[in-house]
Amino acid sequence: MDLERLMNDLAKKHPGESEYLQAVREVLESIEETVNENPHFETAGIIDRLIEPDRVVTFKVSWMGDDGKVNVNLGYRVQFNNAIGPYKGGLRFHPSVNLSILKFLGFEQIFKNSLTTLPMGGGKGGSDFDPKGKSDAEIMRFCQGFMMELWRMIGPQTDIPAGDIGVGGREIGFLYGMYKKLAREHTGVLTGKGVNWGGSLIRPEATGFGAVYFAKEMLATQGDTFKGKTVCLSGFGNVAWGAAQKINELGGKVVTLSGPDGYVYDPDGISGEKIDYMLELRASNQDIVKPYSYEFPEAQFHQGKHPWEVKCDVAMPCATQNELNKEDAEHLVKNGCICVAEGANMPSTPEAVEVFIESKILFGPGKAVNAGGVSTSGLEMSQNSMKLNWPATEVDDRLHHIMCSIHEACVTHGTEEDGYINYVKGANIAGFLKVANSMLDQGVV
Ligand code: NDP
Ligand code: 2IT
Repeated sequence: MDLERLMNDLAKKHPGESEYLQAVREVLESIEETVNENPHFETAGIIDRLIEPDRVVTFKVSWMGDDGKVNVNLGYRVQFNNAIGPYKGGLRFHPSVNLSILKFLGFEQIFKNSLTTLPMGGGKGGSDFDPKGKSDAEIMRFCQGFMMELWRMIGPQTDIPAGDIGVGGREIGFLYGMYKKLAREHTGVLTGKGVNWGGSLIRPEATGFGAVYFAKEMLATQGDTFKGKTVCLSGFGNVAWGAAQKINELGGKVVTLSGPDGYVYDPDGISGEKIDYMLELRASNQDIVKPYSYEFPEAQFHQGKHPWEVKCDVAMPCATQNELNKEDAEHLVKNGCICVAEGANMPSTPEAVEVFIESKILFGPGKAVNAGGVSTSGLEMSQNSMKLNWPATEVDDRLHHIMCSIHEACVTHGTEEDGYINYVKGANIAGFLKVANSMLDQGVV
């Protein structure tokens, strides 16, 4: 495989799509050796076919604000690869959304979904719509306008969207209502649905719970546990919320949260009512974590800073891509951090990842660590197909089991000669092999 040729060609075809090119390079670097050992992949053009999405649709969403003014946003769906199952992946509503970000997320989703052991292909979508400061009625009108375009592309056997940044239970409800009206069917076309109308118990907690289950397995490889560990989290959204709950349950202490405005350091630990307060903070539609320090005065707010300067044993970035850079990584390692587990998608820059791997600390990449969210979406799809609902304990047990098997796959494919587990390599190779072999089986399509 000629990695530089592939990357140069891709960069020429898609100039300026930096996040997409970053995600592709990271995967190709890990699988280069595997591809070179299997020349039939090269002959079948597997890599060239894998790095371009099957199709991308962009559309315009016009919607009326409460003030009577009409607004226009862009909508997208990237259907990346459906070799092992229907396209599956979230929708992101955030002003930063563009094609590069959705293509990076869709590409990552292929390998993540492959790791889950469930039959799901990779896709992603979203809009540059900013839910912050919008009324419920505005959110509803936007979601309805978005679905009026999207509905023809999706279906329970074709493409099953879900939530991501800015898309939670409320948005999924509005999107689902419009889909149901247009398609005249009540099917499992979206996941993250309300439990009264086809949703799965534990789906809201699943990404955070799954991430902590994975980190627990990582620590166990060194005979260690979460008990007594100090943990830094970033973000204060759905993933950070689920992770904070589970870390507390396992005896760890969460000391930070963050938002675009900065981070809060709470030396007493973020537990109990403070975790409930995270939900209030998210629901307030404000763009900030600062109010946490008014509500709980023992916490200190650090304007414009990353939480990675705080001394911790475990760090879990749970906000957004490229939020942890080389300097942050050096701080963490210098301060004795032994484990970094990515709850968000690609939160560490390539330079930061290099620092972690060179320091030989435990480093779990997002596509393995945060796969519990989409895994539980897969479990929601299974329940929808069978037309039944599993109790919370059954979903949680299955989630736990899936996270352990993802960890095992990383160990199998990522253990180096000196015994160090390179989870980046392990996750990419394990995820890739299943998809590549499925593509081979299905011929040139
Ligand atoms: P939420 O919208 O619930 O929370 C996102 C968090 O990240 C918020 O704290 C948000 O603050 C912050 N954030 C968003 N954009 C930026 C930015 N540009 N700079 C700094 N902070 C930012 O989303 P989720 O918790 O669902 O998602 C968090 C991460 O986890 C994302 O990377 C997502 O792709 C990933 N993920 C989510 C899954 C899920 O099931 N929800 C599954 C797997 C991965 P604010 O909104 O105030 O900007
Ligand atoms: O990044 C992700 O895996 C998600 N946002 C969840 C996708 C899903 O289909 O549940």
